[in-house]
Amino acid sequence: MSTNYRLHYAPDNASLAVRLALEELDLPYDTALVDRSTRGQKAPAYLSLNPNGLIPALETPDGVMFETGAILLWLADRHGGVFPAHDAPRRTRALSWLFWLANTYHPTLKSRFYPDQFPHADPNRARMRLAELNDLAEAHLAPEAEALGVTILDCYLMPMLRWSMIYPAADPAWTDLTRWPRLAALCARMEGRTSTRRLCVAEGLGAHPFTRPEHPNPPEGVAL
Ligand SMILES: N[C@@H](CCC(=O)N[C@@H](CS)C(=O)NCC(=O)O)C(=O)O
Repeated sequence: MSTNYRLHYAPDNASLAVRLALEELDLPYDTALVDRSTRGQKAPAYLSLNPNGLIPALETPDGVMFETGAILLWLADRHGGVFPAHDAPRRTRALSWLFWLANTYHPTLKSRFYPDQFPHADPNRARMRLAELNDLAEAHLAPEAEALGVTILDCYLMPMLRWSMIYPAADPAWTDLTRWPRLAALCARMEGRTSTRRLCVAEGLGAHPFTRPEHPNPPEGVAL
């Protein structure tokens, strides 16, 4: 199948978010696995795609994109159906939550797993802060997401929740979403999608990637 998109990815939450959106939009794409074990994200070839040396990057007909939130919004605007349109009243809140995921939730998650990249990061504090952010999302983002139907908000949040649940090794936080039933319901909704089922096969995510996540067994590469 001819494709306009190439996703440079690793089996991580940010790549999964973009891949989920590509699947949700039913777009043809191919993938290029970035080998994190050899720090492929810092190699000149990859830096020419994303000078930040961070994954993912998406090659589009209009050029290469990086930053998960920007990629998701661009895909939604270009193809429609997974985010409120420019003139839709619900776009105001949806945009606010999208930027919250990119600017608040995602960096907090990162500071828990990559404290060396954040000058004053404290993984334990990050764990508590993530729980607070989940409380906030449960009360305010979840009702919005329920009303919107499946959007890029789900594509972004679900992989991050998954990541929080399966990588507690050094500093256990939580292993299920019992405390956040509305977030759990959003995970279940996403799990019923064809997009998610296709992704489960492509990345070896198991039968319940968001409600009962397990460590992946990715056929295309090693999960780090
Ligand atoms: N702000 C970036 C963050 C991307 C990011 O941190 N990616 C991680 C994987 S989830 C990564 O590339 N880690 C490798 C590294 O830090 O060298 C985005 O939204 O895309």
